[in-house]
Amino acid sequence: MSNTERTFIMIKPDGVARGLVAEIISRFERRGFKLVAMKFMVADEALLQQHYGALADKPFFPGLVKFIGSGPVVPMVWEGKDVVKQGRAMLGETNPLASKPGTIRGDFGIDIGRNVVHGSDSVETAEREIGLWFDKGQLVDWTLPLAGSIYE
Ligand code: DAT
Ligand code: MG
Repeated sequence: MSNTERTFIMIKPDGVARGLVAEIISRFERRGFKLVAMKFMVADEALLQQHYGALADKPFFPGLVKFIGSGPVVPMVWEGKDVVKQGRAMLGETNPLASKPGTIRGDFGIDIGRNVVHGSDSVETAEREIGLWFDKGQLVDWTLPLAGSIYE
């Protein structure tokens, strides 16, 4: 299993509005994952249509794109062993009401359309999403100084 697997995590406008930016970043930092890229931005409609393209035929799609574009988001790339699956586990279920306490959505969310944070659902999806939100040059090449205390 690769220690350099990457996932795309994004704090949604509701998470930013509620002051959860530091809390969410902190959970990934404390877990031992390495931050590779981060932005603070309002996403345009074209980007969001691509990002959520697989959901284009869902009834909630227009409202989803409108909401995610309604305010600033914090798109990020995190790296580490099994980070895609672990990131999803840290987020909880899509529906916050089905999410266990201790997960981000289970601790901070109630309605499905305000579930605070996005996380890639597979390594392939992560690669696609990272490519949509970041240029290659924005992915920072650095060594986590504490890697030896996190990995055997
Ligand atoms: P996830 O974000 O857990 O990967 P998803 O990819 O199926 O879930 O859907 C993307 C987002 O769309 C999700 O975070 C919230 C919204 N969404 C999903 N299902 C929905 C529904 N039934 N009603 C309203 N919004 C929904
Ligand atoms: Mg998804």
